[in-house]
Amino acid sequence: ENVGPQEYTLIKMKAQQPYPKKLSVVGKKPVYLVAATLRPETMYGQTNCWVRPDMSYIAFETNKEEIWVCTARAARNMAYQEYSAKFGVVKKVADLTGQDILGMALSAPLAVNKIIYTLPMMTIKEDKGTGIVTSVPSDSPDDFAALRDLKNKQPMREKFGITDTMVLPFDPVPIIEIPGFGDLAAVTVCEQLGVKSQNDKDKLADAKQQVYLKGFYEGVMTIGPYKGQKVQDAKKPIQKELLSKNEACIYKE
Ligand code: A2H
Repeated sequence: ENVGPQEYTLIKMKAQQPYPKKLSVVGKKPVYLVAATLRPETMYGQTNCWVRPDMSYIAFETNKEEIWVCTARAARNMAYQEYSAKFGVVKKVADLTGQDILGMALSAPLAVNKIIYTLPMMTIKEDKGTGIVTSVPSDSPDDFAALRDLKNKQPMREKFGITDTMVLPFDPVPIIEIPGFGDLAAVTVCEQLGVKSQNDKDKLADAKQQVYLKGFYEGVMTIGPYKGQKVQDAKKPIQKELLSKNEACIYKE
């Protein structure tokens, strides 16, 4: 287990109007779903955003008059990290469930897909990151398995009020070449191991182990300004670019 704080890149995914009913209280203020990631260099390949339908979220106002959506737990942490007008105080504007924010249209930084949607993932943990997870199915076995579940299971889409156009047009985007795994590493490894669904815990753990280390040390970017460079060399400059454009922040917990 990790000791000491984990540092994440907080990806700001901008909500498009009209906002869901529960967010009408925010008026015209810009709304962002904020996702914690360890892999800012994969943001080109975002196909959707994950929220857990039965989990609680809040919307709160930052010191820059933006509305951010994440778990109350993460918002409390952020209040001690420069995102709050009053140190330690969360300016909550709405209580939400994951279900309330499903099917939202978002524009996500660097993503090849100009508009992506919030979709349901059942395995999101309450006590990690922001409870909002950006989805990169090319390089994350969890994301690939969950997106494939939704694509294959019409009743699951229907249950959560997700339309076909929010899911079916979105395929994994090749962004990183890993020797031996090709340019859709998560897809390759999930298929090799026979991962059945997002709940296939043991196989997914195995898949993640296979993809991650090799991706970091041997992966090469196939897209963007760092095309041809190693993932380990591209990660920091891509994070820096996101920070300087105010499309991302640093979040620690
Ligand atoms: B990563 P760590 Cl391409 N519940 O981002 C479940 N998973 C969560 C989460 C939560 N509450 N909060 C964040 N995550 C995911 C990209 C990515 C990620 C890729 C490859 C691997 C990967 C796109 N999804 O993570 O336990 C987020 O997914 C490998 C573990 O703090 C975040 O980074 O190490 C990562 O897990 C943080 O997990």
